[in-house]
Amino acid sequence: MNPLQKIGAFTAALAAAFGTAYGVGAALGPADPRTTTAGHTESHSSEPAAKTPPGDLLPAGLQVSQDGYSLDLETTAVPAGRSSLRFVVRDADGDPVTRYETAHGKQLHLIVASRELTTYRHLHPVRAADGTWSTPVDLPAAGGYRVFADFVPAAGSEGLTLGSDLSVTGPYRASPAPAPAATTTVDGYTVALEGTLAAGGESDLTFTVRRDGRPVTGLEPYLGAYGHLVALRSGDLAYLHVHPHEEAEGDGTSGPEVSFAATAPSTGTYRLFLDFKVDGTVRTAAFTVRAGAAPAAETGSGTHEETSHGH
Ligand SMILES: [Cu+2]
Repeated sequence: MNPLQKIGAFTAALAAAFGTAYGVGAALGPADPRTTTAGHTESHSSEPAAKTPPGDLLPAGLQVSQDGYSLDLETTAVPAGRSSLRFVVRDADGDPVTRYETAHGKQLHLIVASRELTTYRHLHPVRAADGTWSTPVDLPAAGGYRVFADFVPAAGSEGLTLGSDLSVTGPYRASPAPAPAATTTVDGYTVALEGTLAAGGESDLTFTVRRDGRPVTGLEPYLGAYGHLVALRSGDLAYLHVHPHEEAEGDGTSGPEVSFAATAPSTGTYRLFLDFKVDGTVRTAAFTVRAGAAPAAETGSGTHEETSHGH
């Protein structure tokens, strides 16, 4: 057999193998193009294709594209220090989204967190007429980061949190998140956490803010509440659904407590980032917490209706 004949025989064998595989697949079910990339389990199952898109079963923030909307980072790498980020949210046609609902006082909330969950930024970019969002950002340490865009498109009914990776360049030093602790201090404010995350259910988390041992009763409204909480899962930076228990009314202050309901999708380690505002300055208190298994009696007690959008 000369080389060409060998190739020809090999190609024929391949065609036969694929032909057989195709024949088996076709015999098991219709060749629905939507299921062809979904893996073997579906095509070998007698069940019809799942009607719920897999995205609805995932925690938020793990996907760069969901429900027809995509987060298109124009800036995918920045040097450590001060820089800026630009991005576009695109619809299913690839066009920039220019119409948003306002949620928690803003059309879009941008969270930037280091993969190690030691650096956290909560930003409110501005949108140009063409739909491009931009914001200054200060990321002091090199490493891998995740950018989350949290928004409600005017054409959709559901809030979305899309995530995309960002590299911060420069000399890298590992900085693992601190061990779990129930109190943390930021700029002289000590914040104590009460409550624990339980996997699969809603958990109440209450934070108490003190300064020099005295309760801080001057918590100012921030994004429609007396604090803003984001929870991220260590390992994949899944973005948890969190709702404030109390909405801010008018300009009145509150404190020293602010509480939230948070739903952890699994056991594991999480970082909580509480933004609170006192004397016009927003500060962030960060906590490392471990989520355990939900107590049996409380399993399925999460009847709280999901009306918010990831905040
Ligand atoms: Cu925000």
